[in-house]
Amino acid sequence: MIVSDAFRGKRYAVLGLARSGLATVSTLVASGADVVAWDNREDARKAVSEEITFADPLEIELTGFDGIVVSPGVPLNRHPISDKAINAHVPIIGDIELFAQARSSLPPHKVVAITGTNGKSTTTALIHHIIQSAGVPAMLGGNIGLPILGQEALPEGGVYVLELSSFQIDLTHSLDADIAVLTNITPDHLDRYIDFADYASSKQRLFTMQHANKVAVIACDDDPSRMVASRISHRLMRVDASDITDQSRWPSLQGPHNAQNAACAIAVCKALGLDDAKIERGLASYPGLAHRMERIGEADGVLYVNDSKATNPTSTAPALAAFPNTHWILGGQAKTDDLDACLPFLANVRAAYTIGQDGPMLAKVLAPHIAVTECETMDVAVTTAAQAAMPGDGFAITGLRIL
Ligand code: UMA
Ligand code: ADP
Repeated sequence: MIVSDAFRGKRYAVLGLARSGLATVSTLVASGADVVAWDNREDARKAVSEEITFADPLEIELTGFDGIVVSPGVPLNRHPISDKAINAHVPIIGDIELFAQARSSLPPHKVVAITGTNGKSTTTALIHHIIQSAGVPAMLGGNIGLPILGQEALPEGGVYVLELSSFQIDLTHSLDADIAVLTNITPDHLDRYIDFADYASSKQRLFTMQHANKVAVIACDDDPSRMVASRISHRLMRVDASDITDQSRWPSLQGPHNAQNAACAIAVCKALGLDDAKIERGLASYPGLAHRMERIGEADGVLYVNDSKATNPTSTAPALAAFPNTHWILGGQAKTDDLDACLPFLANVRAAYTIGQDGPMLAKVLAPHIAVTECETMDVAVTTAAQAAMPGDGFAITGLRIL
């Protein structure tokens, strides 16, 4: 775990005790801070092994605390903690901000921070893989599911590779990333922002926190990302998916979306000083991540693909483009009320099977174009689709937040 003198003798309230909250409490206690923590879920409070005080920050006086450390899943835009913190003049921060504050007490290192609507985890894991295969000590953390404070500190010369969601960036104020990366910006998480522009400006903040001598890597395939790039006044490496002309040597990086991810990763590795041969070796040996166009098996001539990490129309589109004759399971909580990004690829879809809360809405959107069966639950959808699939059909389990 990361431990730092930066927190010694300070006082923090921690709200949210899931993965990032638990790691935060451990780091703060081990660093000599005084911690009051809370989670609305009793089982989450029971998971804390440190000796701390439990109290809901909404119920206690906050004046005098050095920070309220909020988990990214707490919706700041509609949670009363925001007003309470402002009134008490206490900053609201997250685990990534604590990491930023701990940096000066860690051995000299670099930070690569990756954000974007889609492709964050792939780009983060790919950069980490290339750097590590080149023999450089590297550590993965952040939204990819590994709270960075829970990871071991790297020796001198190491590189922390952090995947950052917009929620995490909103809780971060002083992360001066050596290299900050933007993969793309399309509508997502609009329940947490005033509008799309507000969501895009959250991504922009990763770059405004960088000092003048640092590097921005921005994939300029969409207008909002080009807008972010146009506002960069420090070193900018513009990339786009068309920079990649041959992906044939990289088995786990197929498709135009992965060309965009690879273009970002290559720029980062060049900025870190890796030579072309090392970068090429890492791209070729990258193993891929689970749940992203993951081929899970073949039965009766039908290929089953799990792409359930595709949680919005833009990220679902590449999977639909990649496989012909697809039986498509989709549903859950829709992020938008259209499927416009997917429509150009419906010729590849034999039939759709909707599930979850917004299944009926999605069925209505698709019905004019293709055959749709409303299945409500995943098990019914899988059974129905498996019965309908013919040998040679693909079968992509993709999702807009599959529940
Ligand atoms: N809670 C309260 N009171 C409230 C609201 C919430 O007590 O009023 C508690 C909840 O009971 C819960 C905790 O606060 O226990 C919220 O935890 P969390 O949802 O932030 O969960 P973590 O396990 O800490 O996961 C977070 C990220 N979660 C979210 O952003 C929603 C994880 O990203 C991330 O991997 C993890 O930190 C480690 O950094 C997940 C995610 O879905 C994968 N991210 C979104 C995405 O990728 O689209 C942004
Ligand atoms: P994130 O971490 O941003 O959710 P992932 O790398 O986990 O992104 O990929 C999630 C899904 O999004 C994948 O299953 C894939 O279908 C799609 N995807 C990956 N990279 C991109 C990209 N650059 N542009 C659009 N969609 C993408």
